[in-house]
Parts: sequence; structure tokens; C-alpha cells
Amino acid sequence: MAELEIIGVARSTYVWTCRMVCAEKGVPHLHTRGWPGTPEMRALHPFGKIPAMRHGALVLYESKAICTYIDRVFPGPKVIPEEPVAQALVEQWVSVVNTVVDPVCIRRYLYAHVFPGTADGAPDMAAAEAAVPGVREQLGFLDRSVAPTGHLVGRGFTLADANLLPILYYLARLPEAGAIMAGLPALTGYLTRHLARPSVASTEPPPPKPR
Ligand SMILES: N[C@@H](CCC(=O)N[C@@H](CS)C(=O)NCC(=O)O)C(=O)O
Repeated sequence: MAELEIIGVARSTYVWTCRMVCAEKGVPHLHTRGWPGTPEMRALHPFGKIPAMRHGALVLYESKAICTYIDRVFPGPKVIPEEPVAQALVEQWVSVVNTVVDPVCIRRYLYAHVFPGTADGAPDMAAAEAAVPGVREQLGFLDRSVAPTGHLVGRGFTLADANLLPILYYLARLPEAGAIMAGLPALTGYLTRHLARPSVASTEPPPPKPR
């Protein structure tokens, strides 16, 4: 079979999810760095976003589509269960995390710290603090959701977890969200336990370069 290639920078939450799924299933893949908005990414993705995937003649974008393809085409443990209810719940979790949690927790809150757009590159604290009530509400909901089983769906690791973990990983490292998470034992335990999982640990992005 042709080699599978995941293109995008390792620190992207969505790139990490795709690489985590490969590792979870034991699918070898070539990871090629690609920065959003570059001509290389625009050749693979109509809006130059990451990740993209190449497998033989197939080029695919959108992390959910990429992970679904990998799960269906390659052997290894299923990250999207075949049982209809569990499958629907994985769909639900990927959708709500990508359309509700990511916009607040990553695009508004984390970006205010990491890509603030300020003249001196200092965090945009007004924007970060404005996002905190939403971050608190969402993290509380996630804490209650993982408390019963330590997973988002059923009792096993699924794409729902792979899709959420990168977001929690970054939030735990930021002051306001980190403090909120410290008061949410189920969510903190969930993150700590899954970060030790081989598929998660082996694909963890390198630490950011000091400013
Ligand atoms: N829905 C897309 C989202 C991809 C996405 O927004 N990726 C971010 C990096 S985590 C990106 O490319 N941002 C740059 C941009 O939006 O121009 C997916 O699931 O793959």
C-alpha cells in the first residue's frame, strides 16, 4: 500500500489528532511540516489550512475526514466504533468540539495568548479575559462528561478523545484555563492519564521555542 503522509505543523491541534489516530492504529506515516497559508498548503487545501493528507493519488483535507479514512482503510483498533449509537456519539463529540469548543477555547482564548496580533507580541489580555467565562463553562461541561468513565464515549479510547486531548493539553498550560482545570479533577485526571497513552505521548508536539 502507498505511504500515508500527514502534512501540517506538529503543534496544530488538528494535525496532532490525525497523527494520534495513526499511532493508535499502528499505521506508519510520513509527517511533513507544512505551514498554513503557504503555497504548498494551498496546493493541498483550498484555504491553505492544516492538516492535509496524501495517500497514493488521494489528497484529503479536514481532520475528521482524514481520521475516518484512516480508520476505515487501515487495520488496527477502531477509533470510530461500528456500533451505531457509539458511532453517533463520536460524531456528536467531534462536531461539538470543532464547532463550539475550538472557536472559544482555541481561536479566541489561546490565540489571544499565543497569536495576539499586538505590536510587541505580548498576550492580548483583554481578549483572553473576555473569553474566560466561555472557557470556564465549556471546561465544566467537559469535566462532567468524562467523569463517569474517563472517556467521552463508552469505556474506550475513540476519535472523540483524540480530537479533544490536544485542546486540553494547550489549555492546561495557560494561566486562566490552567487554573480552571486545576479545580476540575475528572478533566485533569482524564488529561493526565491519556497523555501517558503511547499514541498520545509518541505524537506530542515539540515544546515551543522561547520568545
Ligand atoms: N476544520 C478543519 C480546521 C483546520 C484548521 O483550522 N487548522 C488550523 C490550524 S489548527 C489552521 O490551519 N489555521 C490557519 C488558518 O485558519 O488560516 C480541520 O478539522 O481540519
